[in-house]
Amino acid sequence: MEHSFSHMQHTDAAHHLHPFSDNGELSRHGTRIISRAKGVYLIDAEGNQLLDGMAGLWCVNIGYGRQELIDAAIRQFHELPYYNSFFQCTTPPAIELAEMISALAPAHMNHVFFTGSGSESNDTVVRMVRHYWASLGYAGKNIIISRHNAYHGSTMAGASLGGMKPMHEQGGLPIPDITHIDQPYWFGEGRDEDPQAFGLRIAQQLEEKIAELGVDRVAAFIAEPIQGAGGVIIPPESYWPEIQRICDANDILLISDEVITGFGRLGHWFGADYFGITPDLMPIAKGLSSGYLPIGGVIVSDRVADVLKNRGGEFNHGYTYSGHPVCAAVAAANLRILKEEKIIEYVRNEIGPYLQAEWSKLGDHPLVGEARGAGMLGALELVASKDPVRLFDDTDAIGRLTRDLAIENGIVMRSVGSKMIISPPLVIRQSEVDELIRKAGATLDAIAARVL
Ligand code: PXG
Repeated sequence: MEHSFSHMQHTDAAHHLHPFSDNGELSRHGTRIISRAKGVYLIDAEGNQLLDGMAGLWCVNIGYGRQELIDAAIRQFHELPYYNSFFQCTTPPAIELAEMISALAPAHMNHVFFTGSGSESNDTVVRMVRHYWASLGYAGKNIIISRHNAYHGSTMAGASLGGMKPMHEQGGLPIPDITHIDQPYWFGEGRDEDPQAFGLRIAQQLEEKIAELGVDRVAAFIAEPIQGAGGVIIPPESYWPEIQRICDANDILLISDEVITGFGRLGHWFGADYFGITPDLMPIAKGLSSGYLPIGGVIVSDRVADVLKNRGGEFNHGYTYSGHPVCAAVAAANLRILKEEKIIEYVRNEIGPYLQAEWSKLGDHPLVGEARGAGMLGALELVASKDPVRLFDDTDAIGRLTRDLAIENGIVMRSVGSKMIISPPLVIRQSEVDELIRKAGATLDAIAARVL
């Protein structure tokens, strides 16, 4: 049997280097081969069914197996499989998608620059904000402030904007003129403080950093509305209004990284809508095509687009696959489904509140120090003791153990240190949420029996 499970595993180990993995260890343990999927369920090569609590990698918003996206791709492949958006050219799907996104974005944002991924979107952001200020005559205004434990991608600029220490340590990052302030992570870094006071204090680090660097040097602040890969870190309510005030008062650009929070995850089209933020730029990817094909972009405000168009001259930046017609056609089909099936409303009014009500009950478990969430995001903080809170000595080990046992129990959750994360497809039904919660609870019971 050429394609037996173990043969595929061997071949994978022999030839395939995996992202964010210890490839030596992975070769020894063997990879999990996911072969098929439907709705919210994955089927692996051994025939096991798994409820996908992570929507792939925070992206399969409409669930797996939607024929409309397959049809859109096939139609476009026949029509025009590829052409670029360089040299005064464009394609019908790129035009249609740019218009659709502009209509969904906040009223003051009406332009899109296309990319192939979230990382490329954030590389675009770095180039665009620096070009914006230079076009206005402020070439020295090029520092971008981000946050520790942020995730903005894995290219050189994306990883530099991100605040992941292990990424910076490999490859001499960050690149120049990117700096970081603290994250609004109340459970991890502010538990002894009133949450709102903590949120304000952390936001005010932005103002302090701008003053320290000089406002004539600072171009922009970038943040995820809710940090995803950092561990579903939800800022206290006081945080975002203060950040907005500081950006406005100092006239620096505000960038809301919507790669995870865009396209319905929080029951609004964008995280900016959820928090009432008015960004200048919004990098997007993932849910734009529900992950069916790679496509991303940067949604650009009128203020920035006007400068680019009227004073910027040539923007020396772009990708072969910017506005790829097949990816754009599939993304447009995905947006039509989100709209026509009222999936954003379903998240906001029905399944989001239901998931949050059920998820928060896991907070009573002896192993859980905090259960938090918003929309279709959730996190559990695993603790060795609840009162007083004491973390496990090896936070990564307990997270990995829990993740592995969750898979044995039939659900995919992601571990970030000792935080257990979910980000399920937005179309998940109540009965499937019940299954997710039941299996997460059973996993916690089994872990507690081993370690508490
Ligand atoms: N911004 C944010 C907020 C992201 O979450 C990116 C940018 C980069 O997107 P691309 O398409 O270049 O991967 C992301 C991606 C994880 C994990 O382990 C999260 C992401 C990617 C890979 C792994 O949680 N987020």
